[in-house]
Amino acid sequence: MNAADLAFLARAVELAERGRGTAHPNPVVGAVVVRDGEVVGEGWHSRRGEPHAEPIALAAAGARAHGATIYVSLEPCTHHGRTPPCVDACSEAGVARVVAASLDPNPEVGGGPASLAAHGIAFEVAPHDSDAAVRARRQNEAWRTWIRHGRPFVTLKCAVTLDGRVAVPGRRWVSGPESRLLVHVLRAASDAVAAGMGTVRLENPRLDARDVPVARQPRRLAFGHGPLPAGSELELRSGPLAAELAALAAEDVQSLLLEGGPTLAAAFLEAGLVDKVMLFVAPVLAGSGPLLVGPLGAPLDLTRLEARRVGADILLTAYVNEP
Ligand code: AOF
Ligand code: ZN
Repeated sequence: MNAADLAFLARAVELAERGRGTAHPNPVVGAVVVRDGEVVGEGWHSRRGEPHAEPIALAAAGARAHGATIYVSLEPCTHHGRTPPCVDACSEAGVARVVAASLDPNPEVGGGPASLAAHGIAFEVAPHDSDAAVRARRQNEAWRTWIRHGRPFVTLKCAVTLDGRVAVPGRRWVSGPESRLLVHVLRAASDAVAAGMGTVRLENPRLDARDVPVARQPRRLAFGHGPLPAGSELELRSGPLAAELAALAAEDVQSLLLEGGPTLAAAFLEAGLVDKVMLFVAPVLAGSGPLLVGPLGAPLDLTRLEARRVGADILLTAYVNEP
């Protein structure tokens, strides 16, 4: 796989984003058909029940798909689901080679590489740590966890001080206004948002997305034991965490943003139910007060730590479980 291959994969990943918001609960997927180094067709999956990315890109390419390479952000499917198998579409169009940025974790769909080989079509997948591969897995991180593990992808979000505390004595907020606005963007992009009953009793949060464009408000949950404060519109979830997450997944909740409190954070971490951590670190030393997570039984290693500036704060992102 050369630099041109990786660049066309990057384009497929970019096209996939056009299905963001509408493809749910399906993944976002993009495809690019290339003949003699030239793009001859592009497509993306826009809605469940409508064609997958490959047949759309192949239709755009027409006869030029013959002998071409198709670049896909996700391995082509082999199953007769709501639409016919994409492997068949590639074969019928005379595609010579398929290059994928990621493999499909859906047990009902897999087997793309073997099926392509049976059709005499060459298949390659991008190196695991290449930019295109990482971005392709990340853009469907919620869906990949939901389809593989039958639970939502859980992001633990927290605002902390430089000394790792979740509150500053005498102040209402830890993080700055830009960070707080970004949290509303995260809420709007999540299927569900949750806090623990400790936080709910103290702050009676609404957990809705405000002051940002919202296509659909997330479900708003409280984990723990009631009663909810008067007027709260949160859904109380009092069962064991894993069972509650499985029940939510069955209702197409693929992503859950945990706006925790140290007790809830520790409970999710100890249960192995946190996939990603997002820490808004504010330039202040609190000097006293509760820490980010309660005591953990054992240290926990995270991967792909990244930092970016948000207003006066730094947003740190890292994975516990990479999708
Ligand atoms: C592809 N290309 O563009 C997409 C794929 O219910 P269906 O028939 O739409 O199938 C959905 C499954 O197909 C989905 O869970 C995922 O495994 C795969 N999505 N595959 O070849 C696409 N969107
Ligand atoms: Zn398909």
